[in-house]
Amino acid sequence: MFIDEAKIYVKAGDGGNGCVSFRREKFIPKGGPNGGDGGKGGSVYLQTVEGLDTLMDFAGKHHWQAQNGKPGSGGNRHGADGQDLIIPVPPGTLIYDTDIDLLLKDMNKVAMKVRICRSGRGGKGNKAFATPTNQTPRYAEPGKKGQERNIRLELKLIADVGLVGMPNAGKSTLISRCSAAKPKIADYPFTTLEPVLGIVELSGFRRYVLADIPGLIEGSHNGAGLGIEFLRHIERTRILVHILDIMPVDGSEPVRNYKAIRNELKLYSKALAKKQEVIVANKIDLDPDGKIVKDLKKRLNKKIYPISAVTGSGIKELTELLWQKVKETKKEYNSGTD
Ligand SMILES: Nc1nc2c(ncn2[C@@H]2O[C@H](COP(=O)(O)OP(=O)(O)OP(=O)(O)O)[C@@H](O)[C@H]2O)c(=O)[nH]1
Ligand SMILES: [Mg+2]
Repeated sequence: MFIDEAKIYVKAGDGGNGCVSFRREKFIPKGGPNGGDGGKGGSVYLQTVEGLDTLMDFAGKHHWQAQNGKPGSGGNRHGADGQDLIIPVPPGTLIYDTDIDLLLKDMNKVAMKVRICRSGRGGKGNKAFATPTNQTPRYAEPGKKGQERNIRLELKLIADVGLVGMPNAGKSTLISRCSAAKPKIADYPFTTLEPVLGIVELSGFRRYVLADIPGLIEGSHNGAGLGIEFLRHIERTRILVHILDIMPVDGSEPVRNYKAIRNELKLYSKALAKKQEVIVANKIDLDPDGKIVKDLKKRLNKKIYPISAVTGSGIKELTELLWQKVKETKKEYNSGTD
């Protein structure tokens, strides 16, 4: 399971204190109590907002606090109420109370709003305590404390782009290049045993989620290698990036490898095989005069994006291209043609 997580402290506003005050006016010798009530604090709400897709924004801010209520004052003036705090979260966020280890809410709908901390009530002013036997109460009620909680937010990420390819093609190297993900990379097949997610961040707050999965080989659908079940992790992606090693160490043939993987995808699911595919030729640093890539293009007769995940060549172009495609498919999806 791919999980994005944030731990934060939230606190509702305290109520304002009630006020002790007496009416003092000329010609009114014994003015009665006129201390006003304190205002109530603001509550804390979490609300799901369409379009948000990460909890990363919480990394820089751990304390979230709603406004306190203002104290009451003389002349029966009520203190102002504190403002509520509404924290935006992506749809699909789970809220846990970490102190009692309890799931508070599954925010599984858009524009869903829940209160997670109740505000403190304002204290009553001394006016409220006047009785026939005590007409000059010299005390007022303090405001109640706002509720506080330590919560954990959890979001199951859905990848926008899935990486497929033979073992050793350089999938993990690529994801480590264009995101903060740090998967294991090694020069032997099946280094990656579990899917890894990375978030690609581009200028102007553009980002998307990339998934690295274990390598596929011919016969994966029959359980060869690590098998094919990891493909379910990328079934919901919008785009596949098919990584070809232009010079496999095992001496295998890139065009043949390409076809073998395509075949495995088809055998796994027609929907997956129909997804938009970007073919990437990796390790072009091993092909300084570009001969291998040229030959590959000719033989596959498809558009190929040459990169070197190690030197970084072509990566910027690739991440921008993928962004464009993710954006387009999101549009299609929103207009209901997907
Ligand atoms: N020369 C060269 N080597 C690369 C490049 N990209 C990856 N490699 C090397 O290829 C080997 C395999 O890289 P990985 O990123 O682990 O490959 P993978 O596709 O994730 O492999 P599995 O997890 O086993 O499926 C490592 O030794 C990398 O250093 C590249 O652009 N150029
Ligand atoms: Mg790997």
